[in-house]
Amino acid sequence: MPRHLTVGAAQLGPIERRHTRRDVVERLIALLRDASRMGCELVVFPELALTTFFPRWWMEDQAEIDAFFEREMPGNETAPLFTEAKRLGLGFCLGYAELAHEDGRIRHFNTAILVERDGRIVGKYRKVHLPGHAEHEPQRKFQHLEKRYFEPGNLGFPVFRAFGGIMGMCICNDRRWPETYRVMGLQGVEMVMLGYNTPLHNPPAPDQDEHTWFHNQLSMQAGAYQNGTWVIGVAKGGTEEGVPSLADSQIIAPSGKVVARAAASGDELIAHRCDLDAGKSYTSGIFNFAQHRRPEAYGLIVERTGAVPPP
Ligand code: ING
Repeated sequence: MPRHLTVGAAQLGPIERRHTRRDVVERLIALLRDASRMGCELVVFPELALTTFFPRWWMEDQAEIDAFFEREMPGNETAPLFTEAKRLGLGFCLGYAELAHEDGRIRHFNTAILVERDGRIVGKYRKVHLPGHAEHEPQRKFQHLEKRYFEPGNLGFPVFRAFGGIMGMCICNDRRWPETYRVMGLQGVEMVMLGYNTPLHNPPAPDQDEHTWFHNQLSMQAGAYQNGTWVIGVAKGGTEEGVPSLADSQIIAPSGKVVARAAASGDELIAHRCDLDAGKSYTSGIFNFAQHRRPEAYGLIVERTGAVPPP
């Protein structure tokens, strides 16, 4: 019996600092309704989908910083999103800034949750690869202070049985690291959902700016193909608080082919009816890890690189 899942990538245009959670939740609900009209069962929202991408600013007042974080999920302002999704029979993946009380202290994570069609939170992921810098770099046109405002994720790269398949999440910079997909691939992931906020200009490496679109697609296509999984990549795009950011949300099949792609850089829902068994051709064949992968060899490569044998 084929397992199909119709998925929506709900791209967001800019969220400005002046936009309230209520403003944003209204936009998210509008995208849920678009997704419902398009027959979706699951909707993927971008990274930090409830606020502007605040790591672009240097802030010192912790109360100012914490205003961008959610202390509970759902909370008063996000409950309408959960209610409407349940009414529409939709599940969703949502990225947000999480303020948690754990191990007797307050902790800050760049988080994504997976919510099933009955409203239950069935999965949580906390961003592992935090790009950018931790100290103020005033010479930059804009900062990228994720290392200042978030801790690295402490949940690993888990996968979750939901929506009739094996689902995984990662966030933005994670998508550029092959380990992200492989750790989930080793757990049999069939669909990786991810959101991103990617400036078109990366101050430390301006030579890469012209490749921004290519590197975005390359990273996700490689992750999909090399692990036989669907990848749903969803942007917060457009010029947000003066920073031009990549849109180009896309749905990528386990073959690596892009099967749906955003047409513009604003709020936009793209959808595709995904065959959750489409990865089997790869995971039972060319990427059958049990048959073909050689972990025992990988350590040797690291050792040899470290100590070049004498001539
Ligand atoms: N954003 C970026 C990403 O990996 C980055 C990191 C920053 C890229 C600046 C280019 C320029 O897509 C996040 N949020 O990880």
